[in-house]
Amino acid sequence: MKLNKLALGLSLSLGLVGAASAQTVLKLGYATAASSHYGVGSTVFCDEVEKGTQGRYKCQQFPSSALGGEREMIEAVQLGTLDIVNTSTGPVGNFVPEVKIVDIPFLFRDYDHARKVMDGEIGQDILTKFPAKGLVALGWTENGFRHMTNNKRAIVKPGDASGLKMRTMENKVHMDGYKTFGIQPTPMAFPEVFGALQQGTVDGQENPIPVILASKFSQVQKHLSLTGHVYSPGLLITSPRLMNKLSDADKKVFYEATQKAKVAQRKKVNDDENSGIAQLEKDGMTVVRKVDGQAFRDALAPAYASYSKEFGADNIRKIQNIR
Ligand code: EAX
Repeated sequence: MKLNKLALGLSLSLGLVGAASAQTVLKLGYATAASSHYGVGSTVFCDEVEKGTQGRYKCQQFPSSALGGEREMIEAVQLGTLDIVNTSTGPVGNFVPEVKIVDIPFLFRDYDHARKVMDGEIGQDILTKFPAKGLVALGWTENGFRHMTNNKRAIVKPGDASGLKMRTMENKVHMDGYKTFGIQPTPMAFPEVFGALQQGTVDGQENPIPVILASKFSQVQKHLSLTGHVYSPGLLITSPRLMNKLSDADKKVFYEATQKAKVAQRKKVNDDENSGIAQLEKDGMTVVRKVDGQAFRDALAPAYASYSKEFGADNIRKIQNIR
C-alpha cells in the first residue's frame, strides 16, 4: 500500500513539475505608462498569447521605460535579454532602414490613410525586412500623429518654431524635416525627456496626444500646437530566436494576438485624441488647434528633395496616392 502512495505522490509531483516547467514567461517592454496606448495594446497581446497557448506562454510587462529607451530595448531584443518590445518606429530605422520612409513628415493625410498603408502591401512588405537584421516584426501597432509642445510660445506657423531647442527621437528623417522649420533638433531617448523639459535643457518636444497625456507633459510644458507633422507607427518586435522555438500553431497565435493588439492600441489612440486635448487644456496647457499646415508643408520642400533622393520619389508618391 505504502509503495502505491509513494508512486502516486511521485507521478503527481512530476506532473506538476512538468506543467510548471512547460510555462515560458516572455519579457515585454515599452516606453510609456501601463495605462497608455502601448500598455493597452501590450496587455491585449499578452492576454491573447496566454489564452491561445493554453498558458504555455505568458508575459511579464515592463512599462515606463523600465528597461531603457526604445533603441536600447530593440538592441536587447537582438541580444536576447528582452523577448518583445512594443515601440514607435522612432529608432527602428537605425536597425531596419526600409522603415524610415514612413517617418517622413506630412506623408500621411490622416489616420485612415496611415492605417490603410500600414495594413496594406507597402506596410506589410516593410515587415519582411526585419529578419535580415536579427529581428522579427510581429506586426504594426500605433503611436499616433505627433504634435509640438514647448515652453516659449504658441506655434502656428514654422516661423514660430524657429530657434526652439526641441527634443526629437533618434531619427534623422524627423531631424532633417524639423530643421526646415528652423528648429534646433536634440535627439534624446524617451526616458530623459520629462527631466530635460523640467530643467529647460530643451524648450519643447513633439509626441502624439496619448504620449503627452500618459507622460504628464502638461506638468512641464505650457504650449501645445496640433501640428500633426508626423504619423508615428508602432511595432511589436521580437527575435528569430524566440520565433524559432515556437510551433507553427503557436506562431499563428502570436501573429493573431498582434492583430488584436493593433486594433486595441489604435482604439486607445482615437479615444485619447478625442478626450485628451480638453484634458490637457484643463491641466493648464494653452492649445493651438488650427496651425498653418500649408506653411509647414511648404517649408519642408528642401527636405522632400532629399527624401525623394533617399527613398525614391515614386515610392513616396505611391504612399501618398493610397486612398
Ligand atoms: O513611443 O520617443 C518618443 O517620443 C516616442 O514617441 C515614445 O517613446 C513612445
